Amino acid sequence: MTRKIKVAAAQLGPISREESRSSAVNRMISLMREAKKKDANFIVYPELALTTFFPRWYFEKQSEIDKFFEKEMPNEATQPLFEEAYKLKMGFNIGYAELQIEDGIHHHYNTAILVEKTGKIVGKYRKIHLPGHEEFEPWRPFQHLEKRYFETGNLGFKVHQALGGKIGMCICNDRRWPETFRVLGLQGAELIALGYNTPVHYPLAPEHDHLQDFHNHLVLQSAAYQNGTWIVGVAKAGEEEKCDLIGGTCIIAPTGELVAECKTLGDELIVAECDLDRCKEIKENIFNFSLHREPQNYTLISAPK
Ligand code: ING
Repeated sequence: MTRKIKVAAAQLGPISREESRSSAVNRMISLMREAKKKDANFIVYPELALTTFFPRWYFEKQSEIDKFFEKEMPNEATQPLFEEAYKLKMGFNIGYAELQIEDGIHHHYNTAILVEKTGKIVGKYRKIHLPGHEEFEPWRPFQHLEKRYFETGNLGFKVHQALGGKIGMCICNDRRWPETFRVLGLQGAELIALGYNTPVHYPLAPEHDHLQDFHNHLVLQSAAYQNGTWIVGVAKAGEEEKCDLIGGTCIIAPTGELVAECKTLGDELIVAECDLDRCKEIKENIFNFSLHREPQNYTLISAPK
């Protein structure tokens, strides 16, 4: 029995600061319906897909920041998406800001979940590589305060048995770190879903602004090849609250080949048939970890800072 998944990548254009969650959810539902028409059974949405990318602003009050977070999932705003997915027998991956209250302590994570076709949440990931800075930096044209608003994820990089295969998740800046994908690859990941919000302008190195699209595909294509896994990378794209975000949503084969790519900076769906059995071409040959890896020579990689 082949293990082919028809995967949809649902790029979102800008979400304005005033846009309601239900408006964003309605946009995602129409992309899900389009995916169903194209026989997809798994759809991937961007990082922080319910709201505008709020770490671009400095907020004094925690109550202001918490307005962008979800206290439970599903909730009133996202229930329609879960119901539509259940009706369409569609699994999905979505990113959102998670407020978790544990022993009365408030924890804030940049989170993504994996939802099976049954509607059940079968995996959760909390972003580990948080880019940007902690304090307000007035020199910047926009802030990038993920280190201020989120805690480092505490769930590790995990692979989940779902959709007939081994599915991994990561989020945005995680994709720039090869360790992310190797830890998932060592667990046998066959498809890795991730969303991203990536500004074109990188204030600390503006001379690299023109390379953002190149770097986006560079890291994803090399990771797919080096770990023999499909990768689905999905952008929140376009000019969002005067900040240009890259697009470049793509589906990449275990060979590193880019098999589908969005061409706009708006809401756009691409689909591809991902044959999970093709991972073997890489995992059993060029990157056969048990045969070829030499971890006794890599200890520096996981040495503490
Ligand atoms: N955004 C960006 C990312 O890693 C960034 C931050 C932008 C880093 C450009 C380097 C260059 O894609 C998030 N949300 O991580």
